[in-house]
Amino acid sequence: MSTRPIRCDIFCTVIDNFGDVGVCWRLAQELATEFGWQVRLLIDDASALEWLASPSQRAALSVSDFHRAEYENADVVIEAFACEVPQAFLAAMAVREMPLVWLNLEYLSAESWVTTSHGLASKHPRLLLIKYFFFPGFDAKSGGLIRERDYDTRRLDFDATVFRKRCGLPVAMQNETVISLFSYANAPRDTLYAAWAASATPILAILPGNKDAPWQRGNLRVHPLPFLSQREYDELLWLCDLNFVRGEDSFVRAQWAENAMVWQIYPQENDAHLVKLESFLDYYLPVGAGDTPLRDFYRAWNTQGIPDWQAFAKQLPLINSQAKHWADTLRQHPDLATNLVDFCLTQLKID
Ligand code: TRH
Repeated sequence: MSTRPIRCDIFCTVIDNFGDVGVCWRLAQELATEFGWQVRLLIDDASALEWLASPSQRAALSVSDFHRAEYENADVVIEAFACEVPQAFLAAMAVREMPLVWLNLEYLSAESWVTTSHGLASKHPRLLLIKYFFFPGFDAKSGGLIRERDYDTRRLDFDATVFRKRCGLPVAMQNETVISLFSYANAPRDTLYAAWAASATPILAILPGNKDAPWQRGNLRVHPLPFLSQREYDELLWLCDLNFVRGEDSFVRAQWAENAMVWQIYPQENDAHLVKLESFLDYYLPVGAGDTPLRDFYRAWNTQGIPDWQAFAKQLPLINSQAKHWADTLRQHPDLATNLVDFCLTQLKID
């Protein structure tokens, strides 16, 4: 192959929410800006990109309609989260003359089978094509997690005062705990609001992606914000002492932010998600003094139970130091884009 850039098509269907588009957008950006790949994002609903991506980012990347995609000799074709390329596209892939890597980028999970499934190949039953399964994950045997090269620089440049002002957040109070809250509609928020209102010290809860007016009760101030761009959302996570996150991408971003977090996992049929939640907790919260209130809180938040804020808040120092330790461990492994590029170049036999 000549020294021309690698051509990569990323296919994404938006099931609901913003995780699918969020992850694909990040990956597309990284492959284009950090690795010089020529990337097309082929998506069935690009509406979330209006707020998730900045205008300059949008201008720099090719975004087209999933269903009208034509095979234009891509070297790498990525199907995100088990979506399938259109039939005509697949047929054209099968008769290409150039080498091709075809991958399925899977959902993130901490379950043990991930490491044995990462990189597995599956032959197409009829066509001359092999699909590889690429699993994000938390250790060196998985595909890793998305983390942009400029993440640390951006964080160093972050100015909390400027951010608060830009977002119109109220002036900080003494001893205030600042919390961001991004959850599914079924999370037991009201229980938490009641506990926060009764807190001995002030709490500012920031709700991104929420159009309500600000309100106050007892010691709790609630400040909704519109959806922020992905980059601004990172800043919000850096600002806060504690971040409630959900799904996949905000969950990963909160881990990089190294502040305490509570995760609401995307609900699945037959409570399959609760097994995944426990697998993650086994990694994230080593069993020991103080872990029980944290695990109980995570479980209550994910099962519409009654999260015990008092018990959780007492353990915040522990979960904060654990969050830092966890991020240090994750940083030991290559990030997802680096792993994915290495994997593809190996398959394409490019050094
Ligand atoms: O929106 P989600 O619930 O997405 C989910 C999960 O990915 C789940 O695994 C998947 O199956 C389902 O979608 C279909 O949560 P997630 O993954 O955190 O995605 C939200 C995206 O939106 C993420 O990229 C962060 C971004 N975001 C912003 O950029 N600004 C914001 O203000 C907020 C709140 C989020």
